[in-house]
Amino acid sequence: MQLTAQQLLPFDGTATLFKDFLSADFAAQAFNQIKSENDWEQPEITIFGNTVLEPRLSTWHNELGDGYKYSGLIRRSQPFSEMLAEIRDRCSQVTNTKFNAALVNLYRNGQDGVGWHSDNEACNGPEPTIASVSLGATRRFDMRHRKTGETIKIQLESGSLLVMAGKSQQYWVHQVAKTKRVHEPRINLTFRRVIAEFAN
Ligand SMILES: O=C(O)CCC(=O)C(=O)O
Ligand SMILES: [Mn+2]
Repeated sequence: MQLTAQQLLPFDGTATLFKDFLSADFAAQAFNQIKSENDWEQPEITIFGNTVLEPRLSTWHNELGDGYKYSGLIRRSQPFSEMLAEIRDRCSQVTNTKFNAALVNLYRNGQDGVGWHSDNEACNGPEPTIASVSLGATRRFDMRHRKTGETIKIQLESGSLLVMAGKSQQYWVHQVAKTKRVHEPRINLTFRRVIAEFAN
């Protein structure tokens, strides 16, 4: 099947949206399976000296082993389930990138989110390709250019794939803002290609 691709960024990297990456049925099945089989964690993060729980549940999966640092955290790695591996392989096919790691997020409702950041950790390499699959509730995803402040807002629907590549992590930050309008859970799978020397 030919996928329709929509380019979202005007310059300084690419963000390509494949709205119908997964069928509605498969996305619903994947949502239920991952939600129930995943061994969810809720790490603490320290921001400006305050320690709080991250406002979402997550798991980290890395074929190269443990050790992934962000916001001062080192995450343990969990194995890829069959479902996670299948979606990873579909993403690898579409993007021609051999993904070996995934961060899986569960936003329990609109009160969960992720603040402005970029996926620019050293272990992702200089111009990483990040494949981000959405399952469950639709949430708004924003990208903002670090210098011009230009902002792009899109709705990420269940079954969609967003591929950020090139200089996008260098020049743009992204967020999933908290919202009172959403009451249903959403799962997001972000597949990455971790460079071996940073894996541990
Ligand atoms: O939930 C999303 O769509 C984005 C998640 C994200 O940016 C991340 O985990 O780095
Ligand atoms: Mn991110």
